[in-house]
Amino acid sequence: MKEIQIQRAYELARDRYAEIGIDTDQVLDRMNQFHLSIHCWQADDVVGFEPKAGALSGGIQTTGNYPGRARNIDELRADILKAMSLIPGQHRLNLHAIYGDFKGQFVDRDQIGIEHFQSWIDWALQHNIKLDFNSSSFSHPKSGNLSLSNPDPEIRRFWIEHTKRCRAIANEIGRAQGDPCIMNLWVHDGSKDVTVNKYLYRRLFKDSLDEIFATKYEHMRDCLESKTFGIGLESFTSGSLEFIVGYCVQNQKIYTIDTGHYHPLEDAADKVSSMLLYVPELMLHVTRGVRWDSDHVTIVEDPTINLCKEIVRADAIDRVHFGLDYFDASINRIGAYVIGSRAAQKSMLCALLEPVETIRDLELKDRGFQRLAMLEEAKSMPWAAVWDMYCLKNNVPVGDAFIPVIEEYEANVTSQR
Ligand code: RNT
Ligand code: ZN
Repeated sequence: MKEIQIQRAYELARDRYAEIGIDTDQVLDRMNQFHLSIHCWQADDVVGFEPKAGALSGGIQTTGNYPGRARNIDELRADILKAMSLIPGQHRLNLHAIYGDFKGQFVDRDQIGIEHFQSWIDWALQHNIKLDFNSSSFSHPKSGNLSLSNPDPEIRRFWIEHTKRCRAIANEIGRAQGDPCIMNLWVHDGSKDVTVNKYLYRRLFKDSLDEIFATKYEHMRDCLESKTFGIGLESFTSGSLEFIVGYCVQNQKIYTIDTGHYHPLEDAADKVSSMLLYVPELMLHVTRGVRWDSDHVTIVEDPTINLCKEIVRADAIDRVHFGLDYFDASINRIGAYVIGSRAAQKSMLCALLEPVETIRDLELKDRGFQRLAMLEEAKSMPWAAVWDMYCLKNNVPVGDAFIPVIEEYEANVTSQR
C-alpha cells in the first residue's frame, strides 16, 4: 500500500471516529504506551539452552516439525529481533529460566544465578528491550508429576531452591533495566488419575510458596498462573484456579490469566473486573486454545478482543502486563510471532477505539437496544485504517507486506539451519 493511500484512509477514519467521540490521534499515542511481553519460547518450541535438554514435559506440548527452529542463543536472539522489527512499538521479552546463557555447561536448576543471564541483560540493554522472567518446572529429570507440591522433601527442596534463585535473578534483571522484572510462577504439578491426597499436595505447595516469597525484593514482581489441567495430568492440578487466586488475594500477588487455562466455555475476559478488585495487577498469557489448551497462535477473534475491551473498560491498562504464550511448531516461527503479536495489538487497538463512554451511558440509562446497536456498529468502524497508520508511524510493514520479509529471512537464514 502506498503511503498516500494509508494517509488518506486514516484521515477518513479519523473523521468517522471523531463523530462518535473518539480521537484517533490520542489512541495512537496510547498504543505507543502499550507494550507486549513477547515470549522467547515460540522461537525454539520451548526447548531452551540446557545442554542436556530432554523432551518437553509438564503437560505441555508443541506439535509440528517446521524447519528452522532456533538451536542456540544467537539464533534465538536473531529471530526475536527479526520478529520485533515487524511488530510496531517497543516490547518486552519474556524469558524462561531454561534460556540462560549456560555456554554449553551443565548447570542444574538449583544452581542457576545472575551470571547465566548477564549476557541477556547486556543484549537487552543494547536493544532497548526490557526483560521479564519465569521459573521452569518442566522438562527436567526431577519434574515428575509434582514439583513444589511434592511430598518428597528432597525434590520439593530442589524446586524451592530453583524458584528462589529465579526471583533473585529477576530482581537483578529489574535492577539493571531500571524497571521491575515481572516473574511468573507456573508449575505443572498434578496427576493423571483419581487423586486422594489433594489437600496434602496443595498444603505443601502453599508452604513452598510461603518459603519462596519470604524474601522481599524491590526490582521484581511476582505473578502466579493457574491452570485447569495438563496433558497426562488430567485429573488433578495443584495450582487450580481457586488455589492460585486464593494465594494471590491473600498475599497480594499478581494473578496470571492464561487464556487457554480455563474450561472451554469459561470467559477469560470476564475475570478481569473481578480479579482487579482483589489483586494488585494482572499478567496475561494470551494464547488461542482450539478445543483445549493447545497454544495456537493468537489471532484477532472475540476472546482476545473482549479481553482487551474488559481491560480498557476497567481503565486498567496500567495494571495489566500483556504477555503472550503460544508455541506452534507447524509454521514459520517468526511468522507465528508476528501474526500473534500484531493480532494482540490489533485487539487492543479495537478496544481503545470503542466509544465506551457513550455505551456506558446508554447502559446506565437502561437503553438496551441502543447499547447493543452501538456495540455492533463499533465492529465495522474503520479500525484497520488506524492500524495501518500505527504501523506506518512505527516504520514496520503495513498490511501483508511483512510476509515477503519473513519469506526472505526463511530463505537466507532459518531454512539453512
Ligand atoms: C503452561 C503454561 C506456562 C507455559 C510457559 C512455557 O500451560 O501456560 O505458562 O506455557 O511458561
Ligand atoms: Zn501460560
